[in-house]
Amino acid sequence: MDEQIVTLDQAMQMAIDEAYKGAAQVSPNPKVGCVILNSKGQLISKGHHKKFGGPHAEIEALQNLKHEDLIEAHVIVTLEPCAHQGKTPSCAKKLASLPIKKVTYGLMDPNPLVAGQGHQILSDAGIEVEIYRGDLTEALENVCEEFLVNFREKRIFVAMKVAQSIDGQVALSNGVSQWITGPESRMHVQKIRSYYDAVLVGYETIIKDNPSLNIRLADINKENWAVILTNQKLSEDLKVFQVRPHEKVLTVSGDLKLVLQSLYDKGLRSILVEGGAFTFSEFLRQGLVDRMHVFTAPVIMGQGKSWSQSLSYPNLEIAPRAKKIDTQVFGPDIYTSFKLK
Ligand code: AOF
Ligand code: ZN
Repeated sequence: MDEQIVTLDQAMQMAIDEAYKGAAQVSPNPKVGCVILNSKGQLISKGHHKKFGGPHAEIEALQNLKHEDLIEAHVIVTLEPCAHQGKTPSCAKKLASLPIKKVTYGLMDPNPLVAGQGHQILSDAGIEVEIYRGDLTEALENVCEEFLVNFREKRIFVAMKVAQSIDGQVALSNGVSQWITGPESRMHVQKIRSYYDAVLVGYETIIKDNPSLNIRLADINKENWAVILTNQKLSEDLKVFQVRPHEKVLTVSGDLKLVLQSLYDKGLRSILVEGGAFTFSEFLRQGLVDRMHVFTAPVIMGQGKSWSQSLSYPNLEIAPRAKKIDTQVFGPDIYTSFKLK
């Protein structure tokens, strides 16, 4: 592909970028990317896990490579190669059968069927194997954050998307919220929706805005769940029912922690909370949010509804502070994504 020598950090960054390409289709599996360098340290292949049930990243990267290309090669992968036969054969066993020299992986796989055993298979085969210890560890955790929370904590991953005015409002006092952010931001919201299994909104939002909550992107074919927080029966004329099979619309109510547990038990592995103000602030007040996606529009809305309305702190030391902030610009809006846990 390229004559240039690639450093380990560059290779791992490329593997991370590869992994994200599978974001919309791999759940409940992790996003995983893989890069292969030849014996001279030159890039010869890249691959990622594209789809749940499909080949793993390592197998994708190995496609089209010949035995001789792999002599003394270095395989760089974001997650420990799997030890087990799942929907597909073991990647660690496949790598162990090749003439490669070394495998560097980003994180240990928390799946008990793998955890350390993939590493063992490779080292037993005489392949040099190391866990990556560079500056990209945080980025590696981010890339498969949903999967890590699912396996480490046995719970659903919770993200929240807020479209706010520059003075922190998500609606006027009469409830009007369309549209605070511009079309560029709203297009990116579609992409963010595609990362998660479901979108959740409160009762007021579903009735007032009548949103579809689906993913409308030409290159992504994914049917997400819609979860509505209410104990009322909803009219099937609502758009949310029109755009997806009825069984993919769930109505839930009661204690939010129990709601999240019931969604996890149903097989959902990640959810995006999209409003409104009361729903946002209750999820936050109860400390249930792992990641926030905030779009800030250059408009001053004055007194209205704020997404943090039910939060209150006696001092700044205990106020939740964003970790690992990523900022981008979409049209006139500023987008920030950060972790709260
Ligand atoms: C890898 N590379 O690209 C991924 C891995 O049922 P399967 O066959 O799809 O296996 C799913 C498990 O494999 C998943 O829970 C995780 O432990 C691991 N994912 N491993 O070597 C990959 N996606
Ligand atoms: Zn695998």
